[in-house]
Amino acid sequence: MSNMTKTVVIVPTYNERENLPRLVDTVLGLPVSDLTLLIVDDNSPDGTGTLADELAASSGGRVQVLHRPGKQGLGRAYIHGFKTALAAGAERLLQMDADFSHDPNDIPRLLDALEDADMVIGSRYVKGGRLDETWGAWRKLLSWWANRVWVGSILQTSVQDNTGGFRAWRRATLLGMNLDQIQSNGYIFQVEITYLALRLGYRVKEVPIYFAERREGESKMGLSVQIEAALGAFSLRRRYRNVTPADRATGG
Ligand SMILES: Nc1nc2c(ncn2[C@@H]2O[C@H](COP(=O)(O)OP(=O)(O)O)[C@@H](O)[C@H]2O)c(=O)[nH]1
Ligand SMILES: [Mg+2]
Repeated sequence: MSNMTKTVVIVPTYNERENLPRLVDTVLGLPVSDLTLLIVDDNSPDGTGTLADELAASSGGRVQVLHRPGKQGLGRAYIHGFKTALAAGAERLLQMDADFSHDPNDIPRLLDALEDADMVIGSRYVKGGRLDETWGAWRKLLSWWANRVWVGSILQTSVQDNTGGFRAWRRATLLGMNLDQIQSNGYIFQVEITYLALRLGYRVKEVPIYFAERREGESKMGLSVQIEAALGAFSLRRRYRNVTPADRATGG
């Protein structure tokens, strides 16, 4: 990780071989100086990890790959990716999906917003944010309800998109969060880090995004993951409700 730069885009992958080459091209083509990509693959059966190595080899050091032994959930992959990028000196860290639901071209806007925030969420539910046109009304309603009504009212968060996975973090924010206490894996991972960041008093800003349907491949998030996420809000409330800004980790 010696040549990792100040801005690192972290992308967890599990069976994303059809999306990966174009994603790498688009991210590396962005007008952001000093940007590298860290792919965190959980030994995808479709060979995404090998493909990632090939793309890394021809990237002039701008793509790096973490290989994990098996599918352990995107929360685990992100914690591993965050720690690796922080250890290499990253100042700005982005998280996004590999499937083009998150448009890499929105990355500069997220980074701009990070200038006066501690964390930025690419948000589907603020004014100007949108879900894919092809989604039916029912799916849209369910997604909005799970995010804003269910999670929002159990945890009393001030953000509109609690489960979104397109974010930008400052180094200091992640260091202050003590990542070792983060336990969850699936969608609830996104809720956990949002809630913890808010309890610790970090300034979280939302910028509107258009959330597209994934381009290729299949979703790994089944109904059980979604139910786990919904119920998990209660245990997050128990664990973190008394956290205050005084609980920020020091020494970072
Ligand atoms: N490394 C790793 N990546 C994962 C895992 N589960 C999902 N992902 C990746 O996380 C991102 C979001 O997953 P996705 O299936 O698109 O979820 P959805 O958008 O909610 O349907 C994609 O880039 C996936 O490849 C996992 O267990 N390990
Ligand atoms: Mg997706």
